[in-house]
Amino acid sequence: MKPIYVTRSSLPPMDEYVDEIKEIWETHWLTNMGSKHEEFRGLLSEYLDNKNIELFTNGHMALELTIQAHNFPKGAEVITTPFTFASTTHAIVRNGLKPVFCDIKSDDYTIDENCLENLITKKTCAIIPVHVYGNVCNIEAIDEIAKKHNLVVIYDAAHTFGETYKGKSLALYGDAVCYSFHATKVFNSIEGGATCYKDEEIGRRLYDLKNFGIHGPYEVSAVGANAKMNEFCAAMGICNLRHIDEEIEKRKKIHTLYIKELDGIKGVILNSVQKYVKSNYAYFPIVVNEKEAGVSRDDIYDSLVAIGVFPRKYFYPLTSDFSCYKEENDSSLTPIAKYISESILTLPMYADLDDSVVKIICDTIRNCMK
Ligand code: T4K
Repeated sequence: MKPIYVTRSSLPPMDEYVDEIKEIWETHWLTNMGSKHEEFRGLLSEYLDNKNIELFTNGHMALELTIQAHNFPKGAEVITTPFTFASTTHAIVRNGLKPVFCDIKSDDYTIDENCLENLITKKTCAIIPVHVYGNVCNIEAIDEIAKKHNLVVIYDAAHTFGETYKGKSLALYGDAVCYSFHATKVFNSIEGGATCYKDEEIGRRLYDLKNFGIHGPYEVSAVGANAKMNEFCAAMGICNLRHIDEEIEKRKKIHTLYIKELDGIKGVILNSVQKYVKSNYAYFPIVVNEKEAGVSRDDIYDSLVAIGVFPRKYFYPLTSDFSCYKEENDSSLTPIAKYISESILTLPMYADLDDSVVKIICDTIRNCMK
């Protein structure tokens, strides 16, 4: 068997991409908000049902610049989750803000809304929750808390492309919603990202910030970055968007097969689709309760690697335990996040993953218990 990785990038038929990029040879326009960029922006805006959208070179820059666009005072506190990819915490810290880590829930791994209010201080300016694995945070509760304390809510929605909650696009909840279109995501533009926003002034700032803060021919009004999506990435996004619904449908079948094969194994907790959520089946995490299962997450990881299957321990360690953060943070204050991070394994999940491979993966996990 060829090595099986945690994911495999989706690609459109090659001819389709070649057709899409032909125009670039005619115009010689490669980047800086060209026609592909604008076309992709329009198509995404329709798909995500939000007219307010800005494109970026990647999901991280979408998040980092969205935080910057809010002009929070330096040193202000942002409540966030430690159970995420490095990007979420880095985006906060690189803006001169202090991450304050909130625990997560053991059933969907999103920020625990019941712990939020205890962490709010006079310095708190925002909440940055993550819809981790495509599991949707408790949007209503977070919204209520944010309104009560006058806080901005920026969702890290890197895992949530195409999802809806109560029939409404997730791009419409919160003050801003940041997406990643990285090669490893359900939907990719090779590298890429986008922010959907509520306030049009934020949109104007984002447009400038991704282009060095340039506001007019002779005016630079903010300390911006270079975070413009180029035409080749936009073209890939345009092509992949044509196939996204079909891709998600295929992922759904794989998700269903995993559930069928793994359901009922003692000590292996599966992640089910939440009520009111139309899922994109971005990841397939399992939590291994070592006491009940009799084996650890790492034992299962090793057994899979031994047969050439490479799952990932997303997200271990917690970002608060990274060497660049751990001196200032104590992960024992987020015990559920710590436990989940030490017990979770994300199994291979992508549209073209073979049923036979899923069965081999599940048999290996079952055999591990014996
Ligand atoms: N917020 C959250 C919650 C995120 O998860 C992320 C990114 C971000 C923000 C930031 O968004 P971006 O700035 O990245 O747009 C990967 C991705 O690089 C990263 O985008 C993602 N989260 C994170 C969860 O996973 P690695 O270091 O684990 O990726 P890597 O290179 O080990 O790839 C994983 C597997 O994917 C490979 O084993 C094979 C497959 N693969 C990978 C690449 C690069 C492909 O099939 N094709 C490819 O081109 O971080």
